[in-house]
Amino acid sequence: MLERCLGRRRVRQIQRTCRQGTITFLCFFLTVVMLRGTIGAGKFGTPEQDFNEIREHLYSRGRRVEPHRVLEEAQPENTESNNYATFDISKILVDEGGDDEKRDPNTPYSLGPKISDWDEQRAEWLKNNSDYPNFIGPNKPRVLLVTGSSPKPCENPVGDHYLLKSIKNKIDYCRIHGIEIFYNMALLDAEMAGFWAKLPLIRKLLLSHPEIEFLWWMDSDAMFTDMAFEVPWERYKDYNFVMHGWNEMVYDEKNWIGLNTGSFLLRNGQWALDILDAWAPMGPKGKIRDDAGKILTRELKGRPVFEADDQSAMVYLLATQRDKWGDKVYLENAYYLHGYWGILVDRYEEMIDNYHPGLGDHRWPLVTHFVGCKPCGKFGDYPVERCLRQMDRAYNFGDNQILQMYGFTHKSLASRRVKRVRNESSNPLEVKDELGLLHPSFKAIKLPTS
Ligand SMILES: *[C@@H]1O[C@H](CO)[C@@H](O)[C@H](O)[C@H]1NC(C)=O
Ligand SMILES: *[C@@H]1O[C@H](CO)[C@@H](O)[C@H](O)[C@H]1NC(C)=O
Ligand SMILES: [Mn+2]
Repeated sequence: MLERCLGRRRVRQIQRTCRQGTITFLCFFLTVVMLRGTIGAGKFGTPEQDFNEIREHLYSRGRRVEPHRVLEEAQPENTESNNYATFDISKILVDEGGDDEKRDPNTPYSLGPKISDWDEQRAEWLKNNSDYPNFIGPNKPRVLLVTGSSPKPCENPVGDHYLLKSIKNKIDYCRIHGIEIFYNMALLDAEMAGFWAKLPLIRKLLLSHPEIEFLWWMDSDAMFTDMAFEVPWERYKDYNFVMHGWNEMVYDEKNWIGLNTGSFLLRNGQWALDILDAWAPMGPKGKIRDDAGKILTRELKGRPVFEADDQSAMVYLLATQRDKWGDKVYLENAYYLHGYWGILVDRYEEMIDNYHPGLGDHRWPLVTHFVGCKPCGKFGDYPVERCLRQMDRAYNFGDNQILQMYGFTHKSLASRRVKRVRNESSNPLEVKDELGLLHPSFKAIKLPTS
């Protein structure tokens, strides 16, 4: 092969040089480079075929069993072990620890440059970009579901497995409901780490996607358990912010669990930017967040002592400035936009026996939120085994509604394994999935007739 292409003498020369010493392999590599340089891709066919033939040639010399690895990676270091099970991930994690730019502690924190005409800017953009309407159907806003997790691996790899289940669960719900999805793993603002990280992210996404009408924030520890329930969008046409909660608990009691910020809807507009600005000041980590935590614990009912969190700050903001924000905030409790797992997970079997998906409430909750379980962290507020076992059950409960579309179900809520619930048909298009989730009407797109 080499002879044919290069001429006998030239190849002999190369081979002679190569035979001397122990760098034979390197020489072959050089030969390959020369061949590629001299003959180009043309002679053997496509560059890929060409490459494969050269590779085979190298292989046949038998000096090295894995020539392709060397060719493709050409990385001498770190070849000691092929064992993933024992590999120490910290070897490849660089820039851990803080070398973030420090903000002048005397200037007040801000999420970004002040914007006061976002509604006008956005309206003009929407007029100019009619291919990206903010409503994709009558009463059907364009929605972006936003979730995310830490840039670092979890403390225990099991945590990452549950994050994977959690995002798969959200992808399924979003696909069925025609919702776009964004998964964030970047800490956009080091000062707003932890539960506050969602604020800079939400602002960035609202401003970058004027076509989004509602942004749906959802924690990574919350899962959809009703795949058939469609949010009653028309109910919120005069509102900008929808959270699960109760007016009396927030405005009268100032109870720190009067609402939940693990799953909420925020309408894109100037109002959203304003409330984000009003929400953020307790967020910067360090002294500000610690001092604010003391105020929140003092002012709110039932709050333990800990640094300021976004949920307490929202209760405090609404309770103290109801006239400023209250008329655009809808505290929803007719269904579980957020549902506390403790009161739901032991009732799944009872729900299956008595009810059906699509209800969204205590009969079949839209969301099961594992408040206080920290599968990705070191310590949570509940026993690890109960958290993980119940997260599995919630996942399988939701996943059964996905699997039924294709004729399968989990063997039990505790089981990863699946079984058939109907036989294959030779008329696949005549098989109807019982919940109608394969082609739900709320996902249908009506093209304008021209
Ligand atoms: C909208 O289009 C007008 C005219 O083409 C242009 O001047 C303006 O900058 C555009 N505005 C936005 C926000 O895209
Ligand atoms: C599938 O077909 C087999 C044989 O015809 C039958 O015994 C079985 O009950 C069917 N299974 C389901 C889930 O319909
Ligand atoms: Mn949560």
